[in-house]
Amino acid sequence: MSGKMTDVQAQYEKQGYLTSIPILSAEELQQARDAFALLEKEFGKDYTSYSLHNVHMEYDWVMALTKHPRVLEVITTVLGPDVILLDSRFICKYPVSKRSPAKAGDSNDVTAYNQESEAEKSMSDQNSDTGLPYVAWHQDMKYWGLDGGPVVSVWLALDDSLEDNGALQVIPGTHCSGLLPHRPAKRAGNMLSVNQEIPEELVQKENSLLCPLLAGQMSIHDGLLVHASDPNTSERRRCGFVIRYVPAAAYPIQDPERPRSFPATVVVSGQDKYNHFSKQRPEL
Ligand SMILES: O=C(O)CCC(=O)C(=O)O
Repeated sequence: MSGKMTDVQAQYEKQGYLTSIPILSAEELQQARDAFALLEKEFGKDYTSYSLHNVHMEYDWVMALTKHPRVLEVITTVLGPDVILLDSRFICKYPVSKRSPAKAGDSNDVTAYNQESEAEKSMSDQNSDTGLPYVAWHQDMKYWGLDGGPVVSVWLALDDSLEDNGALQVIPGTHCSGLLPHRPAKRAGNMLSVNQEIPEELVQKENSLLCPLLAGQMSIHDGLLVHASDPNTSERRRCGFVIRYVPAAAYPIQDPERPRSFPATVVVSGQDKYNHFSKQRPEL
């Protein structure tokens, strides 16, 4: 990322995303993975798959990831010097059985999938409605009642995130389409808490691109970029840390379509002369 930052900015503005940006050193990656393994042990994998929300407020190592100098170098290039961390969440897709995806306690069990016959596999490949965790096509802004500036989402890989374990997919340029309609997702397994999706007739899947990442790399995407991810059909975990940033000038709005509170904001770069979010922070 060093060198011509203006090119980086231009590319981001045109495509709405950037990918394969190296962030963590081997040592930093190992430390983050070890710390995440402790959370898995403490809370269990059903919990760590999607419920580690805003834990940057609880764990110093998570807060350090949100302020990682390489992350902030990219984010300030895109958003300017004054940046607020809006929200964070680990999104972890564990390898699961294709036959009993929803069964509690099965979340790391690949045995049933491995035992499927080739014929069964090809049948189930044709049927995308497996119920396995996936992320439906959506725009992040659908979930954020905000105005006054863009949201940038970081996807920081703690594991290699590839096609077979459900890497992020994006549709370049769609951040210029405005906010698209969303509806309740039709397929079971959507990990998004509000369970929405953009209707398929509005999603130009033929233009979609996979964003494969090696562990320690990140991608970033604009809050209006259409993106999704498929189930993890591999035997490997796919864990990512998603961090949302806004310029300090952004402000929360009351939009019944996009209700949201922002209790865990942090000024991560520069100054916050606006204090738009400080009222939403709990008193300490
Ligand atoms: O982790 C995923 O597969 C999806 C993440 C996502 O939707 C996001 O970062 O906004």
